[in-house]
Amino acid sequence: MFRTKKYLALVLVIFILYFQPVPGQIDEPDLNDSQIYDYGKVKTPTPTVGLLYPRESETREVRSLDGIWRFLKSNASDPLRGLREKWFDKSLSKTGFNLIPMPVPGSYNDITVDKEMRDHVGTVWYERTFFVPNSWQKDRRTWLRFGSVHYQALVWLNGHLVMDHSIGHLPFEEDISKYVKFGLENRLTVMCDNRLDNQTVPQGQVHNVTTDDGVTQIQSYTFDFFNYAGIHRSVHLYTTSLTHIRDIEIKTQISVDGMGRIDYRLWVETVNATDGLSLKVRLLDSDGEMVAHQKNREIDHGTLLVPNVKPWWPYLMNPQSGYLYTVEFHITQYKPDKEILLDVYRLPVGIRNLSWDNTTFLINDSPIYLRGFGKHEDSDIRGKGLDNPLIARDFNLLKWIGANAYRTSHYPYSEESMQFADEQGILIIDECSAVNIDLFNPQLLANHMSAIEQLIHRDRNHASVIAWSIANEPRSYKKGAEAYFGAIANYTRSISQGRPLTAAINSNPQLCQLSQFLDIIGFNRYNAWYQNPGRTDMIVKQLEEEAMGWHQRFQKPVIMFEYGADTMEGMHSLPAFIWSEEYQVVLLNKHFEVFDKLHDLKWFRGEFVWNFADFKTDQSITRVGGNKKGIFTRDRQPKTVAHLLRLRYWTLARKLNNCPLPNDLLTYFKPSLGHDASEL
Ligand code: BDP
Repeated sequence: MFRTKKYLALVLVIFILYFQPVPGQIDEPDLNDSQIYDYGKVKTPTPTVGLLYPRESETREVRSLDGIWRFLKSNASDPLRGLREKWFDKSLSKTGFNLIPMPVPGSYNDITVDKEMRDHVGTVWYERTFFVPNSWQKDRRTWLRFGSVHYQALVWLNGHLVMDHSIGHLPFEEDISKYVKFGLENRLTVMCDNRLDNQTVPQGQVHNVTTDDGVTQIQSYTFDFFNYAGIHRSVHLYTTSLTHIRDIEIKTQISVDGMGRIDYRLWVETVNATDGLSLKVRLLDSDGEMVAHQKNREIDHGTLLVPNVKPWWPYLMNPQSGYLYTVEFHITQYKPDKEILLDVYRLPVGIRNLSWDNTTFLINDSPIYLRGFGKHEDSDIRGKGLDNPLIARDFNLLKWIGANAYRTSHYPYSEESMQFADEQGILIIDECSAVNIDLFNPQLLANHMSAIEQLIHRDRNHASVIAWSIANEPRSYKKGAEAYFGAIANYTRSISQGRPLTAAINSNPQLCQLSQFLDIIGFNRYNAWYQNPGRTDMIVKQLEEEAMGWHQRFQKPVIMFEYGADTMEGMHSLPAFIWSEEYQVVLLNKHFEVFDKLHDLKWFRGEFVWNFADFKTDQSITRVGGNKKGIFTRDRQPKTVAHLLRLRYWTLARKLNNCPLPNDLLTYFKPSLGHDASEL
């Protein structure tokens, strides 16, 4: 019976993929800029459940499936051939095509020296085998979890379709106990499709073009980063007991008398009766000492109180930043003669307050001023593949430069980086993958809501996450934008988990139809770069006027989310000339002048430079080997401007939170300054 159901599911998937028009080619819904849809009819997504980060415990085993997989690129002109011919039924080697070794996690694009591979449009296939011990068979469930695959993934285990997920940058998992062969070899096959169309998030278009070698498909998109694809994050197998904790939601608060409070909700999957089940909760401090505990007959919710709580603070706002407790959940079952431990899950948790109003944004009742970056997950060879050394290096650079925040422009970043942010006290504006969205339509809205739902579900327990960014540079000035963004904002607010809503907007205060729905206005503006290139004497007035305009019209806190200049490392010019390192220095300096004035007006709440590091884009005549607006190069070395920015960010930290300055900030001047930032 189950087999028949799975077979029908596969037929349906093939049918949908096969008859889905190749975007840009045929049967596209007639999307035009002026159409206004009735978005009230669009169904909101079913809430995601599960996806706890795989962690070992006394009751859970975790095994990594990272490593070198076998890989096959489909012919771009026939992306669905593998589905038709059921390549998942047998080993990929039986297809007769040449398989190549491919690292997981990683983007496949820059691994080979083949242009076709780099620019591939359509499907690719991954495969590996693995064993699981017989001991996993009894009284356990075995789960298969992908940290992310971009953009769509179909997953087969031993020829059975077990998962189908769309939208890159987000995890997905399934209970594979029914399909796994215990004590024997298992074959895991993944088909990944990178094509973007008007309904995907982000959007793109696939076109046919005629080349010297015939007709081929190309992918176009308006966003400014390379559409890397593949199995981007780790693949795990893990086990749970049959009765186990499926999901956890945490909310924290601190009262005026220093009492911390953790409200938790658990989703416990049970087998048969729930009689005798009970929950023990322990809270451990960072030394592993128990500071609160509770026995609870209710296994699905409760509250822990933490006297003299150590709050979670952002970096440089308090000497003890990024303080994390561990909350331990134990599910036990009482039998007449004994107590059986069924499941244990440990979750790191930072306890903090977050609040905001029309001018301020507060953490633990102190105003926050954000100094940071728009970033990308991007590096040489790995593309968007998870890379722990890169994450560690980036956090070291963030701390070196004195930043306290970044925006996950323009998609959800890895769970590992979110954990780093909690530990290091770096604040996160958490952005979904809706970049440059346009041609608003009901299917796009459904997918956009799903992208937000999955993001919030994944990241709601992170102390570092202080806002949800629902879009970057959407075409929010167009007719139809108001209805679309009203619907997105309403939905996001209904699941926002105590965080404000924001977006990075490049429209203007008069035309933008999205900002009215936000709690914090974020704007992107490239004064003296895209606007008036070369004219660093045209930044101050225009920027000041624009920031005031945003606040006056919407009466909300305002943040500058993007500004900057492309800069070729090693190119110098005195006087400053665009693309030189000197130009980036002058341009940033002018912005600082305005930020200082605005900061005094209280409602201006932060400055984010574009970008943390140089990154790869699609080929274009405005890009030399990618976007060069990085403060750091792509291999994470500082450009000249990094030292200026460092001076600014540390000075701000000192002024606002009185933190000590690093010894090497201004080696020569330091003695005369005596570490007093007011003299800087
Ligand atoms: C902004 C986009 C960002 C680009 C940047 C730029 O939000 O993705 O990379 O411009 O052009 O409009 O450098």
